[in-house]
Amino acid sequence: MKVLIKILKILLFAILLIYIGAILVWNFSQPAVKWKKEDFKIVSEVFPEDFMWGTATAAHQVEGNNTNNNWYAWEHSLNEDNESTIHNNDKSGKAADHWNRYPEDIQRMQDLGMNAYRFSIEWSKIEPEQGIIDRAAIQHYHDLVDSLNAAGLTPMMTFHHFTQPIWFDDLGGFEKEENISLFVKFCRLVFEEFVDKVDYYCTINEPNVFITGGYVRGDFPPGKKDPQLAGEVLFNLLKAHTLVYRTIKALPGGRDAKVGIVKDIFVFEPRNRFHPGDWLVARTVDKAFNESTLAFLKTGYYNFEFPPVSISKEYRIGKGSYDFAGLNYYSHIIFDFSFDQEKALEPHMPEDEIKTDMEYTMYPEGLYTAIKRIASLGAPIIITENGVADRDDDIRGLYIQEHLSAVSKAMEEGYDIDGYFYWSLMDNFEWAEGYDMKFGLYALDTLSQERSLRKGALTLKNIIQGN
Ligand code: IFM
Repeated sequence: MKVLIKILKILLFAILLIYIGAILVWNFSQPAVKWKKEDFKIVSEVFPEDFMWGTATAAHQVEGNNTNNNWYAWEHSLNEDNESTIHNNDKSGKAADHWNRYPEDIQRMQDLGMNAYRFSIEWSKIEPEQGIIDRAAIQHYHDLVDSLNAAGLTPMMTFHHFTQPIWFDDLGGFEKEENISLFVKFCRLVFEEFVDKVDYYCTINEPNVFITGGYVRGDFPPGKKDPQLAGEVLFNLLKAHTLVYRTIKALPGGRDAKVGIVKDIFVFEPRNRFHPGDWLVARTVDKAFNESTLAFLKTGYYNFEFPPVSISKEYRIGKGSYDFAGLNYYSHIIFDFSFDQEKALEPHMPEDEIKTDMEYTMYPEGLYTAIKRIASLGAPIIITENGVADRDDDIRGLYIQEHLSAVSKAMEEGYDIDGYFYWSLMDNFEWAEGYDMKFGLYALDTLSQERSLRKGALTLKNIIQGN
């Protein structure tokens, strides 16, 4: 009898081991989400009549003559290797001269059938010196907003899209917690100006990209490679976002305004799904650059783990500090384990996927994954950016079609998505990449400032018309 019980126990134990093993193998080997051609279809009925269709731009990338901010200073400096900080030694310069040409650009948005426009305001133009407000700059944005409203385009305003005044940087920028109040003060001033004519406000664009470029890779200003500081600056940005949100909500008209943060989600994945090392890198990067922000917004607790850096803080009023979740999606990034950290962080491009001109492929399935993920914030989602750098314009149409089918699939399943903004209306200054990357629905000739419609843009126009 005793022997029988022993055998039974061993058998049960073996079954348990096999079961755990099977679960582990199954988990590790989950294929990356891949859809078949026929899965990419757009169900136009899912887009409600008031769905926002638009393009997105950012002040420094399109306005021109921004000569008083951190990016201007950065463009005119050399990096640690004594080379230009920008590809081709480009400078933002006149950019797309959108400052002067916005009326004709609004006409272009209308020609494409759009009903919304996301843009950013340039802090360094409105407050060129600390405490000195340039009324003419504010008036410019009034004119822009009035023209948008008159044209039936819902304005969505971003307060901070990578640039900040030189005086703010001189004070230490977002590296210093005590500087946050200066940003909040600026946003309050702007909100009070525009409360009657703008309903949608994005506090900060892609805080994770800001810290990755500025404090990990060092190809954005201030060009540091200091992950500890990266984690601290990210916390300060999230705190700044929270305070702007709470301040606006307490102001007259604030309750009705829709205020949110813009989170970029790159889907981070292992190269070999059976390789625990690859998983480790993908998960580590994801925790630091996606989960830290999402968890903060959900709970008010901040955890930034990027070995050897480990930062934990709490800021309870961060929890739920948004009326919508802004999602920027571009692609996925694949990692391959290496004991050399820099090497392990190098992105890989899957051979079987279409390449974009940026260092990533086209992966529309990831937009669906990203939507599901950001939906965990429990707020309506707005796709605040999605677009492709495609100088030959041979994949733009397909890109738009397939990414919008991911949006439509999510909406069919009940995800609450209120708008889609293509990045970008016209080619513009793509930060460290200069003018080499062509994201525009309109090609831009930077010398003549001529814009010409790309054929890929017609796909978007047709989809909008179909609704
Ligand atoms: O151009 C950028 C934009 O400023 C922020 N999101 C990604 C875009 C394309 O790289």
